[in-house]
Amino acid sequence: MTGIRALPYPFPLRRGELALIVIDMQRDFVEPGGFGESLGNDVGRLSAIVPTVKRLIEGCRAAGIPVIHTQECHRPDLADLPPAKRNRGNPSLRIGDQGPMGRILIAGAPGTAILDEVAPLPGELVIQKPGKGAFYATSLQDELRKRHLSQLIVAGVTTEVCVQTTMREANDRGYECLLAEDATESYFPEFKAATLDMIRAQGAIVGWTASVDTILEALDV
Ligand code: TIU
Repeated sequence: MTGIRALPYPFPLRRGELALIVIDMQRDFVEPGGFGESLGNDVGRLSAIVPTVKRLIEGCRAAGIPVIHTQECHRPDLADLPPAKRNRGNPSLRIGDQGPMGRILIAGAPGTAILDEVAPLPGELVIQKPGKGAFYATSLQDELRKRHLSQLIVAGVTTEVCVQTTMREANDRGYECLLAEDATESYFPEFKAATLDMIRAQGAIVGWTASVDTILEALDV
């Protein structure tokens, strides 16, 4: 078995069944003036990982690994936005409100867009998701089944919110997940560290973690 050097033990790579999923690398979370900042966060931490996420995406493309992107967003009529989510945290700007980058987290708004540096290529799958997890109310599982994919490298933001939720959803559905340690970030460094620890604790109870360099080396790129 070819493995990727990972924690807590080598990731059991089956290359033909592997995809990269990049979670929510959107202007609303990474740039000033968006949803992340409206929740009171300093978004500076997140922009720092963009070059590393880009390197992982480009490496996977070069290795022939399918790249899937997600976007957290809602319909313009807010039909897929529960009031409990819209009102949470009493933010200065709520989802659906007009912000400096258009309507916050609404499909098609400029702020909802994936950052240019890590934008999907034509033909790559983009999953628009109304929840934190990428499997909730989306076609992701069907799309993975169609492509016979059973293993996911996971990257993106934020580590303990949409990334971790997606990994837990994937784990329960039978997917093996490897989190790219330096291609994910949180507004809270201690939450990122705790998330990495809890994912790989108890013999990879949720999944594995490895650095981008290690992952790309294992993929021979
Ligand atoms: N607030 C926060 O940390 N994250 C989100 O709202 N969404 C994602 O993680 N994508």
